[in-house]
Amino acid sequence: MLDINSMKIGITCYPTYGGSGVIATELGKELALRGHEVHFISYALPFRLTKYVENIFFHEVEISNYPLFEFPLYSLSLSSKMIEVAESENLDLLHVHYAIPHATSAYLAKQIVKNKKLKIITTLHGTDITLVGLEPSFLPLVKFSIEQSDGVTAVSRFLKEKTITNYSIEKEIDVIPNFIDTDVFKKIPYDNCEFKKHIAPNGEKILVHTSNFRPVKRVTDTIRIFNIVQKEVPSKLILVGDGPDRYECEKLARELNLTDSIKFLGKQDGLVEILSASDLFLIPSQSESFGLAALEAMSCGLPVVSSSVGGLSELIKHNECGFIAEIGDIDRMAKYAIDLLTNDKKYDLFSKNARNRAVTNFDKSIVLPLYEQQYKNILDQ
Ligand code: GMT
Repeated sequence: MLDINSMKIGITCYPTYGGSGVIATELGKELALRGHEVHFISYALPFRLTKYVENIFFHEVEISNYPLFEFPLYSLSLSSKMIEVAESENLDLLHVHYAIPHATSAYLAKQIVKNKKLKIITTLHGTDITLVGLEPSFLPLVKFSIEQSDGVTAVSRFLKEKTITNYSIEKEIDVIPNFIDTDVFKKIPYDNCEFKKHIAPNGEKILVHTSNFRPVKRVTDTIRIFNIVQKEVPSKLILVGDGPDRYECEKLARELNLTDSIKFLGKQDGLVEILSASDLFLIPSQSESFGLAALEAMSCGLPVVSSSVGGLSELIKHNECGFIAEIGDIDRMAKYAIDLLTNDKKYDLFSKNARNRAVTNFDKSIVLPLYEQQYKNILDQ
């Protein structure tokens, strides 16, 4: 007999940097605090799982490197581990984040496990649907694995629509937005912030961008926006994160003579400190199904200037807690940034609106019950 107040949940996600892994881990931590038993199944400990939490267990997927296998068979190793954990821990459900390959591995595991009541829930996050999943070699597999999941959620209405149209899926998809702990992501009221003094010794405004520096993030646009802004407003740009485009970005910063004004911090853990010291968040992405990084900034009271793609307009209310412009419209985004950074009254209002929006719409206390309800609905089927 299922105890809905104490479910046994397996969670699979990408454990390294990335919004889907952050959401999966924070979800698991919260579920554990609410009395559920949570088993993370992945190839490494999720990076946000930094300390012991009662009710949380980690199961590492070992990857066989037999010489005949020229390429690691991760999807199969993952399925095997899912089967092992589902059987030994008597899991009620497997919740996988990011469809490729997790939803497919979970499907396979479900066919093999002895517990025929095991349910699979897939949460779609972004490029699993909008980019990689559309590659001809993946598309049929992604479609099949989504359709075979017992429950499917998407992090925005945009992503739900894209899934339905791009994959001709008729299955019910529930939108459950990403969430944040607004008690943690909260502006630290610095009187004398060393970090700020170091980055902006003359009281310059600080613009900030965090991402994994993939082409889809258009980090070079961030630099070009800043280049226009700094000609009008004494300012600095902080770039947090690392990835394939970092070299190109550093090159661009040198070409534009901005090396003294742009700080490449690389991957950082102290995001709340960095956001608290900053004034404005830039996210000019090519594609963004939700924009968790923007939500983190808003929760710390930062207005956001973004492109008008994907789910960003579901998060950022244009002309209330930030501004939205066409992809690649660097001039307009710079104009919006200058407007906010030179108008204290407007800035304060947008900053308050950004924080309020995070607290009233996306706090974990609002979104977590939606996931719990989703689990209950699926297990009741
Ligand atoms: O889809 C990706 O590119 C990776 C994924 C991730 O793991 O960071 O990002 C997506 O999921 C995040 C969490 O739901 C969203 O906040 C991001 O907007 C989304 N990225 C894209 O759509 C490009």
